[in-house]
Amino acid sequence: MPEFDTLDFDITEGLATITFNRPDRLNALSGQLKSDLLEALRFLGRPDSGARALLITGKGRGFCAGADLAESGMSEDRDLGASLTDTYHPFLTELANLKIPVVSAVNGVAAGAGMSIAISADIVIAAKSAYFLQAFVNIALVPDAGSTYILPRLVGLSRARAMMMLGEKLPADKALEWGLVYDVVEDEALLETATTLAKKLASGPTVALSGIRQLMAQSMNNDYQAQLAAEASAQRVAGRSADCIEGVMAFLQKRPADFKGQ
Ligand code: T3D
Repeated sequence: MPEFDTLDFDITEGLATITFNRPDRLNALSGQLKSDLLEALRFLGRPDSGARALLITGKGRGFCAGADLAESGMSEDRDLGASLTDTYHPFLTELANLKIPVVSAVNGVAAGAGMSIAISADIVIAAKSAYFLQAFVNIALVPDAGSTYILPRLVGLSRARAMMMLGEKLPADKALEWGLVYDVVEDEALLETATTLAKKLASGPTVALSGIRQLMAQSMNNDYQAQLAAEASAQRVAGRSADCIEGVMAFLQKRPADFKGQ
């Protein structure tokens, strides 16, 4: 199992957990954290990783405060486009392409690119005291790290535009009302709630869950006919999985299914 300087990484009984571990910086994305995250996600992308679900959370009072502004500094010579392409897009793409479901447990502020990571998850659970912040405009940047793709799809153009242009905190309860998160729980209950849910996914039918993940991503861009074709193609794969055979047998035998992730 790989070990990292800036995040805790664990896989237990099929559940992988990534915990950002720079609490004194609200888990801001330093160069090291971005490269650790990329390596951890690449490991999870291997078919032999043993992971069947991923939980992402942060240590301390932040989930992730976005780019590490102290480390990067700013000057007119700096090419932030290249910085995004070289150091953000690889881990964002790896995360998007994972074949296992992803849950984020948002324990505190999720700002800038940190918010992008949080809302990239398939299921987002937030602590009551957590909040979401499109921080970019406050430092005169445009939203990045996939924000302009994901956020309007989750909350609609009107709310996404306002969040991006106003740069104001969106509290967890309002995020729930807007459909940005799946659930909000008491702070003390966050990790247990998110872990229980992620464990359920980790013992679920992985091939089908991977198919659902891909279909949901495709659904945002496909027309109806293309989506019907995508469903047929994913169902072909799911229908041939050992878990599907087990699921149907279990139903007929009136017992709980024992999915193995194959
Ligand atoms: O390649 C590129 O870099 C381009 C990519 C850009 C992607 C982005 O994510 S841009 C957006 C970057 N993020 C931000 O602009 C957020 C900056 N942080 C804040 O606005 C505030 O810290 C928060 C609203 C998130 C939280 O406020 P508060 O009052 O709860 O905490 P704080 O006191 O501001 O922060 C606590 C410490 O964390 C503090 O350090 P100190 O004073 O105790 O030594 C603060 O400096 C540090 N910190 C917080 N956010 C960052 C950070 N250090 C570095 N980078 C940060 N983003």
